[in-house]
Amino acid sequence: MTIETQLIQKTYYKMFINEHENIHPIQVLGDLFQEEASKDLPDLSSIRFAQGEVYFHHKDYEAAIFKWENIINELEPWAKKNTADAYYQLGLLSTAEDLYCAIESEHLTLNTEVALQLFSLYIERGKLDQALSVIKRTIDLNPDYPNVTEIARTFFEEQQDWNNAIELAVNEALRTGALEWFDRIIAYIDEGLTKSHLPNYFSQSVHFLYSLDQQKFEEIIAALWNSYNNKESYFTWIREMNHLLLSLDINRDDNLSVLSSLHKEAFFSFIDGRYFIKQLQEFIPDFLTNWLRLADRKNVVLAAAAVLSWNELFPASLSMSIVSEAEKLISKTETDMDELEECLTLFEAIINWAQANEMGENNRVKWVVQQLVNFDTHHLLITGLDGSGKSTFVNMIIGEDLQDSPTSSLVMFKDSEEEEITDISDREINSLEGISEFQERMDRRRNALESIIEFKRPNAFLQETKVALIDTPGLKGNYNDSYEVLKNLQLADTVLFVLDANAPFTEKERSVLAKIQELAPDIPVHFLLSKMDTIVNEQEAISVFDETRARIQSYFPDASVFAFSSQYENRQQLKDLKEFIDSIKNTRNIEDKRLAKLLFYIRTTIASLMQKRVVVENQLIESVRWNEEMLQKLTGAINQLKDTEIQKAKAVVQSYRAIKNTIVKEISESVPIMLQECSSLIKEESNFSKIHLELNDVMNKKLEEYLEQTVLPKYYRLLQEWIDGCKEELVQSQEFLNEIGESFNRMYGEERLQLDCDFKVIDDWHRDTDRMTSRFQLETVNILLRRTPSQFLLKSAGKLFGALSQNKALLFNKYKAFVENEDYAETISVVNQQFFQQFELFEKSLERDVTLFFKSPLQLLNRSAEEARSGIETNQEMLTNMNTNPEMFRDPLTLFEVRLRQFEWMTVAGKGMQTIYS
Ligand SMILES: Nc1nc2c(ncn2[C@@H]2O[C@H](COP(=O)(O)OP(=O)(O)O)[C@@H](O)[C@H]2O)c(=O)[nH]1
Ligand SMILES: [Mg+2]
Repeated sequence: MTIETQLIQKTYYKMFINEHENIHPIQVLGDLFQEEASKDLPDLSSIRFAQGEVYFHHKDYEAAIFKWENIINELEPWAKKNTADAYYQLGLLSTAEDLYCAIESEHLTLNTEVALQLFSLYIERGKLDQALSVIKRTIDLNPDYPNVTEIARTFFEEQQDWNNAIELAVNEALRTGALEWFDRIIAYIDEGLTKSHLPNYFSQSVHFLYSLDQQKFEEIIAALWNSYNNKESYFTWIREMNHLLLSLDINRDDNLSVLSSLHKEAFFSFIDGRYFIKQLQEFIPDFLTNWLRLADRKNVVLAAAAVLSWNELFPASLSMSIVSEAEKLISKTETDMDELEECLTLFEAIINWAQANEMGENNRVKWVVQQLVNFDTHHLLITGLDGSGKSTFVNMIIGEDLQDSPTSSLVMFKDSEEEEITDISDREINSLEGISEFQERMDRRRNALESIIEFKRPNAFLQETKVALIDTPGLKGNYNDSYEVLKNLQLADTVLFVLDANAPFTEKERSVLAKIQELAPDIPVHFLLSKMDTIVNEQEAISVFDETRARIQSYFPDASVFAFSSQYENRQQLKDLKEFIDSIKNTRNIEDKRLAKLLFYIRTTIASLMQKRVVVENQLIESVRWNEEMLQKLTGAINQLKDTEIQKAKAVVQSYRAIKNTIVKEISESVPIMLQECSSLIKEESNFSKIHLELNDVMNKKLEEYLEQTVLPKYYRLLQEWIDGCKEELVQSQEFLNEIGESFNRMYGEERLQLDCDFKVIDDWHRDTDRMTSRFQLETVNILLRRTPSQFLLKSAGKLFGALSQNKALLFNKYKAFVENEDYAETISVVNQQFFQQFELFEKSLERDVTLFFKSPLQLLNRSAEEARSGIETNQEMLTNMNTNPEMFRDPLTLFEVRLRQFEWMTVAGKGMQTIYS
């Protein structure tokens, strides 16, 4: 045991015990102390130090402290440390802390021990910051000291101080190369604790790990990759990794299959349409370079093809040496990848992208792809000139007269357990109910070529031959053929060209055939010589057949020819036909051939989507323009309607006021006369003290009678006429609105605007006027009891002189004159006010009634204008987006093309298969 270990463990005293094992150490040391003390120049420090240790072990800390206070040799710093330990044991933590801190020594082990003691003391005292700094200092000072890093790690993890934990693991991994530290790092990454660390933080250790353990090296890269995937720093990570891998001397024999698959997965995600080329361009070349360098056997062809296709679409982005290495590898490496699967994934990615970007459903090509991957069914495409007998031939096999008129669409007949007829166009898929709807559909010419019909029904012949028949519209032998009919040529595994025995293999037919061969040199063509029955003479029939066959074979040496007639006996003919079809069905390498077709359709789809971008843009422009026009027209209509509303309200109110004024005028004219006439009631013998009361009564009665029996009925009549007049005006407005609505609906192409006004106002007016004119009760008016000076005079005169007969004559005359000459202006005004009082509200609400009448049409127009406005806005936004980011559409398609080319490279290399272009 070294002296250092003894000092650490406080077993220094054992040196003194050695041969006295059976005597108690206290006694041994006590004896030694006495002995030493008796010397002339005693050196008691070492003994005291040892005694301190023994007391310490016996928990006599005070005694230990006493002993250690008096050490003056080289053991002094250790004695100080031990003293602190003793205080620590006594629970005097603060004293212990001061003592530990006061120790000054150059001795690494002592310092480390002191630091570890302080570390636990700080934790005990809750001084975590100090604990942290002391343990970090200790790691820097003496990382190799037993347990130091382990203690630190535990502490960091307990404190969830991940940054320090990660830093420690990375530093220790680099310092010691111990795999456990790398495992720690991987665990931290996997737990998501390293997310805030920049990717380059780990580069050095990852680089180092490659030389230590390649499996772990892959593991850590996989963990990092996974942790940065889909995060903001993903591309930074990829670039960092590119850099790192480039700096390593990687060899394909290292078999880094995890990295190889990760590269594959990531590469496909880079080019699946979610990124712009601008984002990828910079790091993909290095990425592919690395992939090719490390690709395992399973992926080497894929990586090479990726290099070649990227290089093709972005020339000179990869180094020459990598490209030529890829060429070499692709030509001599076997691949066992499932190209079909990969191609289908690509196709799906394109279709999904198209859907997400409003570029349609693309049902037709989806259906075609489905047909292509069904390897069990052989596609026999039947073509030939118009009227050569194609459909008749199909009818014979189907066993039913399905089509008599010229065929308008491509129809695929397939054997199936259930009958099912479907019309598939890019936009939609429709089920057709039975033969009659099928025939109806076949008669329709308009847009007929935009869809494909799939005709499934149980059919023994098709089932036994495992063939699907594709009937097509007849060829015309002109330029349009290749657009209309032959665009589906790639659906065919074999072409059956139908010739009319009456004029077989004409010049026109030969030129069509040349076109077919040009478009699809790999699809075999065979012939059906139809309408054989029309050649009367059997001998001649034979010679026509032989001659035609000879002519055909001088152009198509491998072609077979079958003589056919709809008039021949069916059973035998079907049997021969079955043999014939079996002989022309070339099923060799069907999977490879279908794969080439699939690639062809993917290419076509990409091209048509590129085209569609233009179409989409034009549609947007058109939609903006149209909405602007609509908005302008709608705004015009709204303003017009508002004007009409104001004008009608004015007219309604004015005409009402006019009749009201008529009545007012009439009342004003009739009332005075009526009242003046009351003078006849005044007689000389009248009681003049009461006459004014009597007169007032009579006058009121007269007035009421007049108002109720004359004025009210007249007013009622006038109001009804007024309502009729208003109604006429409003009906006019409605008619005007109907016209506006119609013209808008014509523009919308649908019944969208129904501008109905609310005629309920008319009913309301009727109801209100009926109610208000049903009766009138006059509240007694003070006609003669008012305090106008002349009235006052009369009243008081009556009271004064009423009893005196000699004054009667005077009074009589005065009264009469008064009643006859009075203008009753005040009374008129009171009467008018009373009479029109209940019509006041009615009059006031007229304007609002007219507004209500027009409310719904106005709302509707406003809503449409709002729609047009938002239509302009959204489409404009999309357009701006499209124009400022043309790459939004172009880039994903270009990247799909990278992937397509990748597969094409592979199929060409791997299978010697030729790519189909059109
Ligand atoms: N006599 C006779 N007439 C036939 C034969 N095949 C077709 N036709 C007639 O030729 C015309 C055109 O036939 P069709 O099958 O519609 O031709 P497609 O345009 O090629 O589909 C129809 O009037 C058929 O009745 C046949 O084998 N014998
Ligand atoms: Mg036909």
